[in-house]
Amino acid sequence: MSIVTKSIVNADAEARYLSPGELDRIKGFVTSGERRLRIAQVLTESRERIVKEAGSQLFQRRPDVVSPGGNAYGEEMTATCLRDLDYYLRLVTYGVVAGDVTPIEEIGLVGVKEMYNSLGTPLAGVAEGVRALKSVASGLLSGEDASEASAYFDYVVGGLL
Ligand SMILES: CCC1=C(C)/C(=C/C2=NC(=C\c3[nH]c(/C=C4\NC(=O)[C@H](C)[C@H]4CC)c(C)c3CCC(=O)O)/C(CCC(=O)O)=C2C)NC1=O
Repeated sequence: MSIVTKSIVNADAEARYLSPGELDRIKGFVTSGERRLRIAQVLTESRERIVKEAGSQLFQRRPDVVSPGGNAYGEEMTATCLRDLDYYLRLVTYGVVAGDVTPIEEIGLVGVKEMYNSLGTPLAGVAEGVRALKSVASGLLSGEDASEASAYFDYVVGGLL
């Protein structure tokens, strides 16, 4: 839920006008809108490249995951691993647009540790992949935009570890 919807739901539950603090937070959301949309556009347009390069970095740093016995070993499993990175990049664009981590949390982090543990997928490896997404994405963004986006990638990493 965006800050706008959330504030309205909260205010209406108490049948009151939006408070000065809520209006202030909404103002911040609106004034940062252009930047957030620009970031989401860059990440969306470059998604294939970001995922591919992040995958290469991950498999260089963690050759074990694509070696025999590794969780992402074999063409099909490697493709599933890259798909997961693509999922997380997509969720980061949702977070950036919403200016809020809730979509990332609800879609991609609730129950994720148990899920990966049951699949034998190393959480540290997934986190390493998300860090690689962040570094490739940052290279495509200007300084301020890169640091805004980084916060969402860091949030994903924090939710995996
Ligand atoms: C949008 C929210 C969402 C997420 C996050 C998600 C993740 C997700 N990753 C899965 C599998 C998987 N995920 C990986 C990923 C990896 N293995 C590694 O060693 C690497 C470290 C890593 C890549 C970075 C692999 C290899 C599998 C298949 C494992 C298996 O089938 O044994 C599965 C099991 C079902 C399937 O194969 O599709 C789910 C549900 N699904 C979702 O709907």
